[in-house]
Amino acid sequence: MRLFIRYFFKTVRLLLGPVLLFTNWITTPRGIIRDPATQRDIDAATSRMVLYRFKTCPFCIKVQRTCKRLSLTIASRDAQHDIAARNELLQATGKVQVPCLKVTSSDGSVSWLQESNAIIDYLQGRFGSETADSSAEAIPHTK
Ligand SMILES: N[C@@H](CCC(=O)N[C@@H](CS)C(=O)NCC(=O)O)C(=O)O
Repeated sequence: MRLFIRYFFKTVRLLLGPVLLFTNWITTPRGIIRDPATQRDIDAATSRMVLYRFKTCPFCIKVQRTCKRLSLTIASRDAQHDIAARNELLQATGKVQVPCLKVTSSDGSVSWLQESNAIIDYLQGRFGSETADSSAEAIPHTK
């Protein structure tokens, strides 16, 4: 069953990848505009995050659209073609599953958050509203 799901998504990525990328490009959400000081704080927080992704993974695109909508600058690594990134992900989480968000806290501790919906909830909760606290580092599920 796992193998079936894996190949199913591989085929989806292969066949629908270009369509997904094009659709994503023409419907890219507009980023929210914040006052410069708030955006600076958020940029500082997101500079400690890395998104591991595959270019044509629909779940990764979903997360990247959230980043765009929330005006979050998060570095990304291609865990499909970049062997070092792939191995890093595998070593840290025990599996190559993307998207995965690596969050390094200000105390240096590192957490790995998997599942697109969990990542989106985390980003939305931390950066998504006027009252959100961008310095609140706690993440819901750590590896
Ligand atoms: N439920 C997961 C699904 C993630 C998923 O299936 N990702 C695929 C890529 S589309 C994956 O990591 N496949 C691993 C592989 O193909 O090696 C989520 O929402 O993030």
